Amino acid sequence: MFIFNLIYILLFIRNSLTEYVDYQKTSILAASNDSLLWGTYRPNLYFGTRPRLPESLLTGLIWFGIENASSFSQIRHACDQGDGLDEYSFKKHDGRNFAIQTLSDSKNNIKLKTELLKNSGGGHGGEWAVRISGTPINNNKPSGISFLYYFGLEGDGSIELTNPLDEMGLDTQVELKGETPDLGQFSIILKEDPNNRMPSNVHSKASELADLSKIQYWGHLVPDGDIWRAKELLQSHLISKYQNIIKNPETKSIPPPKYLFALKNEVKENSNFFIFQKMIEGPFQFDIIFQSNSSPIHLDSESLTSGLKSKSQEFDQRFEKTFGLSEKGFNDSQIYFAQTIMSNLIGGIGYFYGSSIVDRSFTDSDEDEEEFWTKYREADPRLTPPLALFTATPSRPFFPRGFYWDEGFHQLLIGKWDNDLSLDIIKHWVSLIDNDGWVAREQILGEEARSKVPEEFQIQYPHYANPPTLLMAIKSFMLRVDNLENKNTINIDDIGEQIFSDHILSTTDPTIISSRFMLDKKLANDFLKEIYPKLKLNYKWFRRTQWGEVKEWGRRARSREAYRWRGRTPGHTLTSGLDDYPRPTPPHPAELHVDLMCWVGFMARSLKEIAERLEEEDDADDYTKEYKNIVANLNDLHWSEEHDAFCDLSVDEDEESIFVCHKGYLSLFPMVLELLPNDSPKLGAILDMIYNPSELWSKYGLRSLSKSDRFFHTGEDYWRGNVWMNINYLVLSSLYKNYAVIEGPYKEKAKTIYKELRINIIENVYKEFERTGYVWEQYSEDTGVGLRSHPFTGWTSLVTLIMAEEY
Ligand code: 6A9
Repeated sequence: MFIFNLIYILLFIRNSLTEYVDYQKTSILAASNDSLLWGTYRPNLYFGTRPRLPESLLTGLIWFGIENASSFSQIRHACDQGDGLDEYSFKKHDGRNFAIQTLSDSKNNIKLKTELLKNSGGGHGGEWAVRISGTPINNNKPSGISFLYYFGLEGDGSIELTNPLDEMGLDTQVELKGETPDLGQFSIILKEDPNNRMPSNVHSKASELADLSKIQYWGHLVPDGDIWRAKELLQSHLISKYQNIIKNPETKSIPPPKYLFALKNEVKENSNFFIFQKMIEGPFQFDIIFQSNSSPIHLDSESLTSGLKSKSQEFDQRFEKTFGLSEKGFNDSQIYFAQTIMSNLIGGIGYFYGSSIVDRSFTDSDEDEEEFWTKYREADPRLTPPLALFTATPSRPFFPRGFYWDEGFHQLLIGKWDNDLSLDIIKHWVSLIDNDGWVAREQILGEEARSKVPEEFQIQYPHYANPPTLLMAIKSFMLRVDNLENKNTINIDDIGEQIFSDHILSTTDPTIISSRFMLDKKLANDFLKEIYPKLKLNYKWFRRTQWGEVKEWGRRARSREAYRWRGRTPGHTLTSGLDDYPRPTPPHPAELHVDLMCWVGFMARSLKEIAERLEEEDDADDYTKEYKNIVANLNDLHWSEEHDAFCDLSVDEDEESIFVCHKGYLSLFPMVLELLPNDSPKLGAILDMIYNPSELWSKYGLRSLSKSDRFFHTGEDYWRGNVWMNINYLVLSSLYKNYAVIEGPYKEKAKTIYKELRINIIENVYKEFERTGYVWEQYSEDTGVGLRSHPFTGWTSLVTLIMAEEY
């Protein structure tokens, strides 16, 4: 018996190795495609699924209360702060096979749970099942709920409802069958728990309208590109039904909402949109199972139950193995917090497809606002051909779309959790860098994404930049590869063990996939080779389009290296990412921006590291020269003795160069991007500024703008004082990796700051999470209170890495 097992194991390993080599041949990322085809890639919804395909099957959850007619307006679909949910967050999400989310909607008196399990295999992305359960929040209050789930197919293929149709409703299990070129043949089962309860009919007339012990249904033909409007489709269907009822002379009294707002129970010919509804009181549960005909093993309710249980334990183990928080002394509720914020970053990953709006008529002449708006009237915004982007998102309700510089931060955490998932996202972003080297800062792809953005913010301009943070993520990837090589922690025996410690549900065990690239330096280099040309173009684009005019050439500056963000208005430098941070005003074509200087320097240094790995010696030499010049000019041009700080530059009325100094995050870039040597007195000055309570130091993290700056907490007050997690992370990272560990005169100070800042951040974000149930876009430097968009589980999730001290 043992021998048989052994042979089987060996065969299995051999098969997976052959498979592994084949993958390399096709595409270096193909390996992850199967387990990444389906996912919760509609993060703007409370719950929905879709595959990573431009046009395919979209599914989603909708619910509303049925206690009175007005609760129909409390209909939930896309995440919206106005809905006032007390909480909605992924408690666990592994990014591939498993996710648990809880939601609490007290206005509708319901707590919901969505649990997802996937089973890859079969060549069409495998299968998934979701269990959605609900319980009343307050058992003494009525809790009637209309639960709805829909399936909408776009593009080629077909889908049909196979139950015998009954105009009073369908019995406890609904079945759909369909087929598309990418998904193959599939079946969908929607099944309600036998314990779901709907008290017997009270309204005699109404009971003729529908049998509420059954599942109500509606099938409709919806044009491609419109399925995302599911909620509006449903609303107009129900409103037209409502009007028919009240217009009908036989209607003596208006039936109660549970009849009034029940679907019509009809299916139009050629329907591609099917929605099902159950009216329920009290606790309930549904299983929705997507079965792929090509899958060797089918998911069902039993394997869902057992799979969820084992995946949940596996998640905990993997989380500890990855971040070691228990080992670091964090307690259960802190670990639960860290799991939640990471899971929400992963649950915020979406797949977007569609056109964006770009105006290529603009040149570099938008220097003052007046001119900007004149230009705006002459604008020539055009739709681009459709683009695809797989990306994490900063905030599900507010910004459910990709942002270039946010993404580099997201990938630091995602990459640590699942290397290959992260590379896949990075690759999507890199592919959006166009042949000029430009990539739009904000990716608003398609109508659904656009529906969340006011018109004046929809247009992207090809001369606008955004910090090149993706390189940070690529550097962490290279570091992971090196560390793994050195430590040689995973070997082929471990992999065999992992496969077999598992059960059938994880034929593509994520821990194996996440190490595919790291196991093989060649594969890692292939990846770098694939993305390098675009990264280089992006760098050249920065140098070409964002160059700055050096006034003091030959006197203060030793080369022409200097940079200026394009696309400024007097009040904003959106391109820098630090929107309203005080800058020279009014904008002047001769100004120079210290943060951009550092970013370009950081790019040069990072590209040099990549070029060296790829043995692109000439390129590496160029980057080295450019980097040196940038560092020299950074010190020669941007350092103000008077202010003891790095500052922006502009010119006065006589065109004389002047410093424009506003201490805050801007002053930190030379340190956080590690352009300063450890013994630089300028580093000492930055650390002093950081640790000074009347400058950047607050109990809740570093202030974005110094308390002593005259713009502190003024105007829009976005980046003018309150605490942001991305920059705090960079500070901690540069201290931990460099300034607090490598010998130098400021090492002890750096260490103190590191330790105290880390604790302050963790404690406050955790405290606010406990108090409010959310993580926030920013935190008050004064009270620590979470501010602005929430949940904001983009870069605020970096707290997980801060806890783990993974930088
Ligand atoms: C405007 C308003 C519903 C602003 O996290 C994304 C970005 C950051 O990259 C940037 O650094 N956030 C920060 O300053 C949010 C940007 C949102 C822009 C959308 C439309 C819609 O209101």
